[in-house]
Amino acid sequence: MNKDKLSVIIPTYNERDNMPLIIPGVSEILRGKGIPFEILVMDDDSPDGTSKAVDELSSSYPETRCIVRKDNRGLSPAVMDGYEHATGDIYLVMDADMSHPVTKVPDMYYAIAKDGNDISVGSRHAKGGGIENWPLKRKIISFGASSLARPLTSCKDPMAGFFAVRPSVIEGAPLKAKGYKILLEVLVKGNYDHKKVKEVPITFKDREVGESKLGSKVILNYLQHLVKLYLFPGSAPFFKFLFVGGTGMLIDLGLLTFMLYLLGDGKNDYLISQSISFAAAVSWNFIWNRFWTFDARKGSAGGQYIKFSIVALIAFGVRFGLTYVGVDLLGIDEQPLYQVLTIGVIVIVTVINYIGSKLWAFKK
Ligand SMILES: Nc1nc2c(ncn2[C@@H]2O[C@H](COP(=O)(O)OP(=O)(O)OP(=O)(O)O)[C@@H](O)[C@H]2O)c(=O)[nH]1
Ligand SMILES: [Mg+2]
Repeated sequence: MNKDKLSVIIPTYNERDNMPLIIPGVSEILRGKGIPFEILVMDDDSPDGTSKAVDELSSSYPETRCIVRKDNRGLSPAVMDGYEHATGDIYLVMDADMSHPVTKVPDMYYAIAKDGNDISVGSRHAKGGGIENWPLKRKIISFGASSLARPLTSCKDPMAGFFAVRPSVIEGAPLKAKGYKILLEVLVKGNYDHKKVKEVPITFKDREVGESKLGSKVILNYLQHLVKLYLFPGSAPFFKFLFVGGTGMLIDLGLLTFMLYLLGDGKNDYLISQSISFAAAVSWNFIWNRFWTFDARKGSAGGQYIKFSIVALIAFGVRFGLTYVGVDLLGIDEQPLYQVLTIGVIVIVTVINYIGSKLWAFKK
């Protein structure tokens, strides 16, 4: 049988003492399963002699090589560099410090090679996963950091440093090697089927040897990274949709006021003004939603525009109808019930607009 080859990419900085643990650990388990593999240690010219430790192991573990990097140092650049050097059919990234259980490497591989997923994640937050002996402070930081990323991806552990991908996921994707969290970057920008992300539960163990690199700079860097990912076209679409809708509403109201000022406020003037301001707001929303919210520039603009306008008209009709039912039939016209009614109607109409846009107008 023609088996996919696995490229295990291990970024390192001062991990000398972990090399005799992780390299034999990964190699033995993969050999035992008959999985063809290579190990690429991506070392940032560690002063502790990590690369020498790898060289010493290479006679027993010839599948392993160390690539010493002197420029553009950092964890994410090291991983991206690893992708460049990898020759396998599946790329797996893991930490050097034995935090990620080597026994799970085959499961991560099979999730892609056998089950046909695009991405597999060694997940601490999937059912059956966990973290051993973390101090409360670190748990809180990790929970906060993951929560901030929730709208960007449905993966439960987007901060994981243990994950595997098909090369096609990252090829051509506009990945930036800035953040510390390369998986999040891949989940937001990669080319993959969102249903084909498999979370393999793992128990994360704290490092026993070597020093931690997590500091306040890393946290700041992460927050900057998050802002960029939120602004990236197509990510967190519901947030963007709400934001665009809000700006559209301002345009609608502003233009309506201006037109009424120009035309006067007779019944016909009102109809004309409202139609024009509505059309302007729909067009404004369309442009932003096409290019930014849903990043749907590949589809036909004309077809999308017609569908988007139909959805907006239906939503407008629903708004009108629900308000009529509430005010005229049920008699809800006193404060604060009227406000509650209006808010409820806006929520319903927004959801209709969103679903219509996502699943129909801008469907990919
Ligand atoms: N090449 C390279 N690897 C790095 C760099 N910083 C961290 N790493 C490696 O990335 C992996 C994760 O780093 P860790 O220091 O374990 O980070 P952490 O897991 O968040 O924190 P601790 O386990 O507490 O240290 C390890 O294999 C590190 O050696 C870097 O600047 N360059
Ligand atoms: Mg670690």
